[in-house]
Order: sequence, then structure tokens, then C-alpha cells
Amino acid sequence: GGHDYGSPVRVNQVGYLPSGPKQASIVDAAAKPLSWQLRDADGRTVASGRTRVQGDDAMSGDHVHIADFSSFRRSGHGYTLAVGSAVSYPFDIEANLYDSLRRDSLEYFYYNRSGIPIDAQYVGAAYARPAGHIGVAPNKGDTSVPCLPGTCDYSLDVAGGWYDAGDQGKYVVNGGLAAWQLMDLYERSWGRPGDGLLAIPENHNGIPDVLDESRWEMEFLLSMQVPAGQPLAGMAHHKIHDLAWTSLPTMPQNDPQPRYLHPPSTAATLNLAAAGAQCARVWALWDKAFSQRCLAAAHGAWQAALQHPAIYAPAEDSVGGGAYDDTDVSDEFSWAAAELYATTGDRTYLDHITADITSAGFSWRDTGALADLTIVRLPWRFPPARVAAARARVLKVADGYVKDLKSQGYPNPYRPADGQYVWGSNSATTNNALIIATAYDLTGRPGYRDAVLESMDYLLGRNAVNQSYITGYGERASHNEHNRIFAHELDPKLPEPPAGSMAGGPNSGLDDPVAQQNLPGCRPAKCYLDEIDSYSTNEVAINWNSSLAWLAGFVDSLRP
Ligand code: 9MR
Repeated sequence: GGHDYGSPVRVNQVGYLPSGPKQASIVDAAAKPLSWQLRDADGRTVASGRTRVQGDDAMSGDHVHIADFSSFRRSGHGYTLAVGSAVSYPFDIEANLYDSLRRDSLEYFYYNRSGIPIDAQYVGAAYARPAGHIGVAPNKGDTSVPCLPGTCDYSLDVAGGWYDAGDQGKYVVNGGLAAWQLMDLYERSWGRPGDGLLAIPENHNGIPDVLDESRWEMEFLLSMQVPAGQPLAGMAHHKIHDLAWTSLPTMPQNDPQPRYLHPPSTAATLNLAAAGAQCARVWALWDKAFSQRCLAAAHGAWQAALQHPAIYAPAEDSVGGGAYDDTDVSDEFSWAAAELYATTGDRTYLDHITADITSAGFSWRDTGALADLTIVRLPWRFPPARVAAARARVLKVADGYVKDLKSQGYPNPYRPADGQYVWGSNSATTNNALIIATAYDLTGRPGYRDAVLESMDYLLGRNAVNQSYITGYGERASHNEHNRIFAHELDPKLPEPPAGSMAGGPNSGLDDPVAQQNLPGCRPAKCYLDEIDSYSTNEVAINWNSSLAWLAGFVDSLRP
């Protein structure tokens, strides 16, 4: 209670596709349908109707009505939806609605690159900054990083990659997933639209920009592999980050902390194997030498993981960086085997593909579903019986998500069985929507497409807090994500997060003091604060934006 969420009429604050579903969610206690009016920018009523009573929404506690104006298809700007005296934020109806989001959500990665100056030519003066962590004082630098004292006696050059999130650590498990999602976006679109899409330094090198961007991370992942001749050769170090948490704001080039390689883990190693195998596949056409480097690293990682199948990153190792701990790596084995099989056709990997996609979806910790997604992405590379089974499973899981979405007052394909929203719940929304989108690619059934578009509605304002979780998109969008670089809320001289970044979203765990103080007793879908210090509800992360970028690419590709 006590929070003012503004208008009870909740819409996608960016808008709707002319040919897509167009619904609003309205918070109203009325037990009977209400009348609604769709108005154009001049205030003229262009359509009207009555709501459907959806009822009490479990995740928000709101009593919700739904207005459906899908049959209205006229493009335009500045529409509003009115119910009684309440009026929504304005929105557009446009075929190219998602054109800029697909680019902004990918350019997010350039803004977060480590080890390279961020050039005003691409990002504008406000976002330009010197290279971070290349060994120029006060940085200790990522060009020669030792292991945590007593854990090894070599140093590695692990400069480059993307900063994880609001912190400037670099982690192999979610880095592998993020790189995978960008490469999967490439594989889905067969390289279209290719070079020149993004404002990044490589945008005129004749190679699709999404591959260039994913390579920035892939090179870092490769550098995290334990060198030959060392104990645990072939394994991947779990992560590299500061010894202690730095304060906000801290620009990367000003970070004075010593940084260490943390010990290898089986999970990180299998992430490297999976992303490396996919890298070998997608780069075969563009850069043979790099493709071969990726494949060699993937092979080495796979062998090392077989030899050391149970080395886990400790949950307690969370000072100066996140733990990213995971003590079940059967799903990582399965995913890596699927990628290696898809790339090499070597039958020895087939027996290791053991994890099925389930309604639990996927995350940096649970990667089993990715095996099925790769099988249906590349059906000609897998035995037909495997493809048929994977396809049936993907459709079944997608059907469940569509049902979950439709069962709620706000259209979220994420409806956790335990009734709690996780840290980064918006990435569960986008990852589940990605699975529904895959079902659409497999079948062309409009119901899947509509559910993906409605998932975008949820992210862009048709939700319990009337909030667009994507910076720069929508009238009431997140501005204050937890971030050391774009810390405008703390220092007005610094910029806000650039457009196209996704906040983690409601988290009923309330895992930070600011959330605990301000959100006691919140219903899961309302446990969100647009405050820079609420890292457990309002952080960004590479594996969340990679999912958003995938999805934005998908919805943009629905353009006629
Ligand atoms: O995304 C991670 C989430 O699943 C975990 O519950 C959470 C706590 O361990 O950590 C999240 O990842 C954070 C990482 O540990 C450190 N960098 C910022 C990440 C996003 O908040």
C-alpha cells in the first residue's frame, strides 16, 4: 500500500503493432464490465467497447479488467485509452514499433565493453569514456590478472569482455549465456540484417554486427581458460572481479581495486564449451581461424569438464562480485553436448544430451532447456527422432506459458509455481517469451506470436506498477537502474542508463536494504523500485539484455 502507480489503465506505453493484439489491463473493483474508449491524438473517440472482467490477479493483488481493441488497426501516434475518468499513457500503433529497440538493446553491450574506449562517435559525448581495466593507473588492469592468493601461480590477460551489470566484474557462466543469446539471434535470422545495423566500431567490417558484438565477449571467455601445462588445464576460471565492492558511482577507468581470477568451475567450463562450439559454427563462414580457436577451446573445455565434473563455485564467494554459484551441472553438460554435436556431428556427444526443456525455463543457472532450443533451431543437424521429441517438448512448454500469460491480469508468461518472483524476474519473462517465440517459428501459429507481443506489453507498462522496465521506452520508464557508470541519480553530471536497457524487475525476495525498507509485504509483481540502490529489483545484467535483444529482434521481424 501507499504506492502511487498513476493511472489504473495500463497499456504498452510504446504501443502496438497494427496487425497485433491490442489490450489494456485496468485496475478496477467493479464486478461488471466497464466501457472503454480509444482516442486519437486529437481526443476523438475512434473505437469503443466494454471490458472483460479478468478478476483478482494472484501476483499483484489487483482486481483487473481487460479492454481489447485488437480490431482497431489504423497506424498513428498519441492514442490513449479511457475508462471512466481514467486515461492511459499515450501510445502508438505502428508497424516499425520495435525497430529502434532491437538496435538499442544490442548497443547496450557496446556501452558496457571493458578494455576499449567508448567512443563519442558511436554513443555521443555524454556516454564516451576511456578504456576501463587496461592497466592504466589507478586500475590494476585486466591485462595481467593473478589468481586469488594461493589458488594458482600464473596470471592471465583477460582484458575485454562486457561488464556484468551494475558492477564491473566479469563472469563466465552468465557471460556464456549472453554471448549464446546474441549468436542465437544471429542463427535465427540467418545473418540478416547484418553489417551496419549498430553504432559500434566494427559496423563497416563486412560482418554482421551482432556477431562482432558477441565476439567481444567470446574473446574474453576464451581468455579465461586455464592454459595447457597448468593444473586443471582446459577448465575455465569462474570469474574475475574486484577484491571489494566499489562504491557508486565508479567509472571503470577509476576503479583502484585489485582484481583476481577466481578458481575454475565445471559450470564455467561447460559454458565455455557450449558458447565456444556455437562460436565455431557461426564464425566458420566469416573467420575460419577464429572459428577453429573457438572449437579447440570448446573441445578442451569439454574434456576438462569430463575429468573434473564436480568443481563448484562457492556460494560464499560473493564479496566484490557475485557468486553465480551452481551445484547441479547436469544441465550444463547437456547444453554443451548439444552445441558440440550441432557443430561437429560427433556421435559421442549424443549420449550426453540428457536434459529436457521444462516449464522451469532457463537462466544462467539452469541451461538444460538450451539443448532443446538448439535442436529445434538446427533440426537438419540432429537425428530426426531427437528433433521430433524436442519440438513436442518446446511446444508443450510454450503452451503452458501462453496459458500462464492468459490466466493473469497482466500478461506475463512467467507465473512461478511457488508464487514468488525471483531476482531478475523480467529476464524470466523474456526467456519464457523467447521459448514461445521459438514455438511460433516452428508452427507459425498466431497465438504464439500474440503471446510474445503481449509479453512485450508487460515489460513496457501493462503491469502492476504501471512501469516500463526498459530505459528510454515509454512515458514512465525506469531511469535509475543500479549501475556504477550511468549513476545519474547520485551524480547529475553522469548520464542515465542509455535507452534499451532492461531493469531486473520485481523480486519478492527483497534482497537489498532499500527494497526491504520500502516494500514490506509487497505482492510479488509489485516488489519493484526505480531506485539506484535497489540492486535486487533494479539492476541491469548482460544475460538479461541479451534476452531482451533477442526478443526485440523477434518482434521487429514480424514487420510485413
Ligand atoms: O542474476 C543473478 C541472480 O540470479 C541471483 O539471484 C543474484 C544473487 O546471487 O545475482 C544475480 O547476478 C548479479 C551478480 O551476482 C553480480 N552482478 C550483478 C548481477 C545482477 O544483479
